[in-house]
This record gives sequence, C-alpha cells and structure tokens, in this order.
Amino acid sequence: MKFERTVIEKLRQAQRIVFFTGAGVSQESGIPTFRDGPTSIWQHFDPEIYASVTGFDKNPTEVWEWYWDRRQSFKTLNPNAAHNVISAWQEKVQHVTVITQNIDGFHQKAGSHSVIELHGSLAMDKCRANGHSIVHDVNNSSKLQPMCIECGSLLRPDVVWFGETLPIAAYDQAEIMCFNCDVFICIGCSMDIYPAANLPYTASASGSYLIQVNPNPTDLNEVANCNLLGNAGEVLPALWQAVWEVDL
Ligand code: BJW
Repeated sequence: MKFERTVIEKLRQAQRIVFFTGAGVSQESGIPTFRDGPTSIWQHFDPEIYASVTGFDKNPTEVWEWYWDRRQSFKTLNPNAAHNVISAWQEKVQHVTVITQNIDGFHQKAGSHSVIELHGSLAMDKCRANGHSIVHDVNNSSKLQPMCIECGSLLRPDVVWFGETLPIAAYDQAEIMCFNCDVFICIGCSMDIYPAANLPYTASASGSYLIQVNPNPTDLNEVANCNLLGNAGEVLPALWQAVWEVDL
C-alpha cells in the first residue's frame, strides 16, 4: 500500500494525535456495523425499539435480552489489527487520544488506555429510574433482567440511545482533544450520527491534519486532507509500517 509523502511526514512529526473510531474499526473483529450493507444491525433490528428509551419502556425484557445476546457474542470476539495499531501508537507517541463511538471495549482489550467513550459502554449498566451506575456482571449467566440494588428499578445497558444526551464530561474532553491535535484520524465512521460526527470537523477547523480510513466515501471526504480507502485492519498496519518503517 502506497501513502503520500505528506501523510507520512505529518504522522512522524505529530505530537498530538487523535484516533476517532466508529463501528467500522470493529467490523473485521466480526461485529456488524449499523448502517452499511445487508448484514448491518439496523437492517435487521429497528433502532426505535432497540436504541430508544421509548422502545425500552415498551418492552424492557426484549431490549435487555437483545443486548445480552450482543454481550455474549462480543465475549467470543477479539480486537483486530486496527485496534492493535492504535494501541501501539499510544505506546510510541506520548499524546495519543482514542475517542470511540463503540460500546464494545475492544480498544481497551487491545491495550489502549484513557479511551473516551462517547456512546457509553457495555461494561456498565445503569438503572432506568435514577441512573444509578453499576458494573455489568459478566459472570451472571442468566438472561433475566436484574433490578437496581439501590432503588429497585430496572437496569439497562449504560449506552447512549437516540434522543439521549452524550456523557457530558466525555464529549467535553473529546472536544478539547480536537481543538489541540496535530493529526486527527477518523476510522470506520459513517459520519451520520451527531453530535459525534461534529468532532472531525472541529479538529479540521482547529488546524488539524485530517485523515479518514474507510472503504466507502462519507460526507467527510471533501474536508479530509487524506482519504485512505480500505479496511481499517489492512490500512492501519500498512500505515504503521510506512511511518515507522517496521512491522508491528
Ligand atoms: C469500515 C469497515 C472496515 C465498514 N474498516 N471502515 C443533527 C441533525 C440531525 C439529527 C440530529 C442532530 N443532532 C442530533 C441528532 C439526533 C440523533 C442523530 O444523529 N440522528 C441521525 C439519524 C441524524 N442523535 C442523537 O440522538 C444523539 N443524541 C443527541 O443528539 O443528544 C442531544 C439531544 C437530546 C434530546 C433530543 C435531541 C437531541 C445520540 C446518538 C446515539 C447513537 N447511539 C448508537 C447506539 C449505541 C448503542 C448500541 O450500540 O447499541 O450508537 S446508534 C449507532 O450509530 C451507534 C454508533 O456509535 C453510531 C454511529 O455509527 P457508526 O459508528 O458511524 O457506524 P455505521 O454503521 O453508521 O458506519 C460504519 C462505517 O464503517 C461505514 O462508513 C462503513 O463504510 C465503515 N466500514 N467496514 C473501516 N473494515
């Protein structure tokens, strides 16, 4: 894979890098994306039912069990080469931030630290009534929906559904990183979902060099300084090799 000289130089010189990831970064791990192609999640499951408070209130058991099934399948899957390269970049360069829209925890599983999770995480649950937060019990093999031990209301996964506000501290921190980075790399994001989709534009407007990695074009193509067309699990190891002149 060939890269323009400028991309290599920008990455070698960058002191502050942001990796911003969407569902596409986990696609090669076996996790379906949401809205591209016949295997994508929203082709088969209605987001109004499975990703909204209204849907949850109408049928909490169905929603809880759907997430339970996804949690079970994630346990059998692993981070891929793209997650590994991002983690290695964090080891190599001092100020590398990972911002993700994903709830799968695969960046952490690959060794990344201080990951900013914009849409929550399957590692946590919270209660419907009061938002009491609780670590998800991974050893509980029962599909039965648990109750909050503090207030007795139903538990739900601590993820962000449509119409819900993103965790404010996470979004604020993400924005600060975007204001201050030299290079921003957007990987596997459709750029359809806001406010997360604002972040690459914020970084670009703040003077950052913007790289996009995606096998398909998005609205960001026109703004990005460099569009790397391809799968993250192939493009990122090749980029690492080109920048550091060693294989990972
Ligand atoms: C590869 C690849 C490979 C494939 N390698 N790439 C402004 C305008 C209009 C609407 C809004 C607006 N601002 C807010 C809204 C409303 C709404 C919204 O954005 N709606 C859109 C439909 C327009 N946003 C919200 O509701 C958000 N909240 C909010 O705004 O709060 C304020 C508010 C409060 C009250 C009222 C109104 C506003 C919350 C959004 C929450 C999104 N939640 C989900 C589910 C999380 C839980 C779960 O996983 O179950 O988050 S939906 C889903 O989409 C998930 C993702 O994080 C998110 C983004 O998807 P992503 O990651 O981009 O995946 P895909 O599938 O879309 O794309 C994959 C990409 O990968 C593709 O480009 C492929 O080509 C590529 N790819 N293989 C690299 N191997």
